[in-house]
Amino acid sequence: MKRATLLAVTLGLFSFTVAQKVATPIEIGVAVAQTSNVALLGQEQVIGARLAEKFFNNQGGINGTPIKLVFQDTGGDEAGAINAFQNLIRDGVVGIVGPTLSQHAFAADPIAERAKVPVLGPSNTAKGIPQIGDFIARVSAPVAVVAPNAVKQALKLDPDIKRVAVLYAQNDAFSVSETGTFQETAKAQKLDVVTVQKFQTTDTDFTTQVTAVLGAKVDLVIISGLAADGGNLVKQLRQLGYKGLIIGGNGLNTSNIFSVCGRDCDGILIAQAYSPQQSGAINQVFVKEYRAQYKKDPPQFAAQAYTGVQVFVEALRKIDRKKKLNTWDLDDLRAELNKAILVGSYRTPLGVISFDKEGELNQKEFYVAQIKMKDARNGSFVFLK
Ligand code: MET
Repeated sequence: MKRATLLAVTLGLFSFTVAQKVATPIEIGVAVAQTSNVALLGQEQVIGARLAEKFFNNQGGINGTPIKLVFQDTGGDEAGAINAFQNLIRDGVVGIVGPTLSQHAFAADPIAERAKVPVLGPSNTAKGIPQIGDFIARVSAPVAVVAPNAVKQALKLDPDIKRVAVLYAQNDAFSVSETGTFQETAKAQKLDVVTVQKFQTTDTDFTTQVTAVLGAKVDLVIISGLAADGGNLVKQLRQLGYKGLIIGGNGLNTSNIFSVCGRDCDGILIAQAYSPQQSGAINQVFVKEYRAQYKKDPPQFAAQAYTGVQVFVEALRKIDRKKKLNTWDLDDLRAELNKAILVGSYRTPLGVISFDKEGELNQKEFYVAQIKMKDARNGSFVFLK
C-alpha cells in the first residue's frame, strides 16, 4: 500500500516535472528551533527564510532552477541541533542556515565542518562562531559590534547613569559572551558595575537576583538571557519596584517577549543589527511582503534568516553560471559553495555585507530600538536616533 502510494506520487511528480519542465530543486537546509522555548526566537527565522525562498524562486531561483528549503527542527537543546544537522547533511542539502542559538552552534557546527558542508549562522552572535571551522560563517554581527550601541544609547537618554547591575544566563554560551561585552562597555564608559547576577535560561523565579539589584541602587540594568527568562526577569524587576532603564540583550530581541512581560516590557532598549528603514531595494521588498502578511515590521531574526538564504542563492547562481549545478558532485559543490560565499558581497536587507576569510560578517549599519507597549499585549520597537 505504502509502496503503491509512493509509486503513484513519484509518477505524478515525474509527469508534473516533465510537463512543467521544472528542474529538481536545489535543497538548502534550515535548522532552527521550531519548538521549545527557543522557538520564541526560531519562529521569526522560519518566516524570514520562507519569504526569501518565495522571493528568490519568483526571480527564477538559481538561473532557472528553483530552490527548496528543507527544514529540520533543532528544538531547544544541543542534541536536537546535532540531530537536525546530521539529518540535513545526510539528505544532501548544499548548505545549512542555522542554528538559532550559539549554544547550539558550538555543538552542531563541528558536525557540518567535518562533513564539509557550509553553514551560515543566522543569529549566532557569540564570540568564536566563525572560528569553529572553515565551513562556518555567519550573517549575524557579533556581540562585540552590536551590544555596545545599547549602552551608548542608554547614556544618551540619561547621561547621569552611574551605577549598573548586570545579569546573565550562565548556561547559555551567547549570554555569557554578551555579558562580557556589556561589562567591558560599561567600564569603558566609566560606569560602575556594582552587581553581577547569574541565572539559568530555564529559571522562572528571579526574586533573589531582583532583590540584589534593588539593594544595589542602580540606574541601569543590563540583561543577557533568552526570551522567556529575559521577559520574566524584566517583569519581576518592575513588579518589585525597579524604575530605571533596562537594556535587553540580543536574546530578548523579539516581540514574542510581549506576551511574557506585557506592559512591563515598555522602555526596554535593545541594540539592532537590522532596521526596517534600511533603504536598500531588497529590504523595501522584504518589508512590504512581511507587512502584507504579518501587519507589522519585520524583526531582526527574520531579516537575518532571509539574508542567510539570499547569500546561499547568490553564491549558487555564480557557481551555476560557470558550471551547471546539476553536473556537480555534491561534495565538490559544497566546497565550491563555501569558497563562493566568502568572496562575495551581497545587497541584503541588512545592507551591503561581505565576509572576512574566517567567515566573520562585515556589516556597516547598526541601530538601537526601544520597546513601546500600547497595552498589555501589543507593542512595537521604536528605532531611536
Ligand atoms: N544571538 C543569540 C545567540 O547567539 C541568539 C539570539 S536568539 C535568535 O545565541
